[in-house]
Amino acid sequence: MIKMKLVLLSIAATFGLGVQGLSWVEQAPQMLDTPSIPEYLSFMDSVYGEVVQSPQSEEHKRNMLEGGKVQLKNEEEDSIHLKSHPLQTLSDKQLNYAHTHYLKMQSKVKLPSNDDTSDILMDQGIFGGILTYAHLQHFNCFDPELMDDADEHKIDIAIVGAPFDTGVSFRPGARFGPEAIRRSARRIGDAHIRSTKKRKNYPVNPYDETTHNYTIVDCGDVSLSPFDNRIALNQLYRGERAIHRHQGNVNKIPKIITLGGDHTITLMALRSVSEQLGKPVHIIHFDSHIDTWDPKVLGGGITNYMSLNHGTFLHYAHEQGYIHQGGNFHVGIRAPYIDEVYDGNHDLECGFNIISAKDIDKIGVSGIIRKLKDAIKTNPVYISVDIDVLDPATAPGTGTMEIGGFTGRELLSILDGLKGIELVGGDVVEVSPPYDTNSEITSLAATSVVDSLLRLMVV
Ligand SMILES: [Mn+2]
Repeated sequence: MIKMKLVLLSIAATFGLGVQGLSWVEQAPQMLDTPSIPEYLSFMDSVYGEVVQSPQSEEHKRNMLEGGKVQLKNEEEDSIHLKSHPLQTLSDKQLNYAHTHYLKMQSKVKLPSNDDTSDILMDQGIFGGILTYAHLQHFNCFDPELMDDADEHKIDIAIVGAPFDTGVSFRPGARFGPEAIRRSARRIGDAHIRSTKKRKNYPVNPYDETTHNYTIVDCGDVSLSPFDNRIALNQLYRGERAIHRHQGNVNKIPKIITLGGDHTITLMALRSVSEQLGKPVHIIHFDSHIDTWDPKVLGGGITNYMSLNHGTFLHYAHEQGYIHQGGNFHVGIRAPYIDEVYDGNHDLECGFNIISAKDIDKIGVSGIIRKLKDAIKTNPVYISVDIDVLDPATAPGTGTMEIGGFTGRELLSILDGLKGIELVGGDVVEVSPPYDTNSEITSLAATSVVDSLLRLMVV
């Protein structure tokens, strides 16, 4: 027991606590300038000012005072004492010291007049406005009248959503992908520093239009029928085509980044872009699946309607001549084939080389970048990213998960390493928010992919 007392005393000595108690509290008020205490202002009122100070709150305080629940510090000053409970044990001096400190922290904010909206005027400010990708500007890209309006409605790069998921073979939900990707892009963007003056010597930033001459627009989603894939895919094709009809400041043909949607939607994007260029494009296809399946292998190919789906669209892109006959790439492949021999041969026929998911352990990120750049050179190329190229640990919110995929960092490093290629269009697909985590990590990954594609387009 004696030992314990000694320990306690030594602790008290260490912290400078004498037997008289908290002596430093007694002296402190004399060293401070005591600000005048506003009438009836509580600590919260003094911090938040007019936001919480109202006639009602004043009335409440007066009632508290009259009911004896709080006491005046002293009658002359007519201000409310912090001693709010009869069992309060701190001395008046201690309380006065605490109060003085609180008042020193008092906010100096001066609120604008009640009709002033100058600070909330920015329509697409980073903390407000309607939801677009990275707070980009929006207008109706499908209105024919605006297409011919070359001055006011230019498009160099467009973001567009394709809410379509009735081409899937497993889990649905990708129709909700576009809005989830946009939602995850709320922290991206520099909209609040927009100005019309081009800044010199700043690195190009897609979201700061003072650093480049591109007009980047979020066109919203194309309205797609959920009842018939033939109608929906045709609507998407016409939507992409309508965007391509706009004029750009830099790009003669606007570049489109499409937010899927299941992977079937890529076929319509490829159709429109290859038509605009008047020739097939190369494609770099990030995916765990080859997606060149012969419709007879995937589903039996009994009707045309069933034959076009998210696992056969590259078979059709090849057949229709939207993609180059050779020199295309799959990156991240690891899913099993349906027909071990036929699928591989048919994939070769469709003009694809394969960089498998496990190749990253052999040749690394830089090896993959080199392989792609050496083959693609400066030819027009389209990048399609199925988010299932990522490992399910990184992107669980997708239709058909396959274990052993890339990490988010590896995928972004590969994409960013492709700087210098002639990227004419791109997409990110198969984001299925119902299967995502509470933290929305899959749509966040997809958002970052879009960001990387944008940076490849703004040079
Ligand atoms: Mn796919």
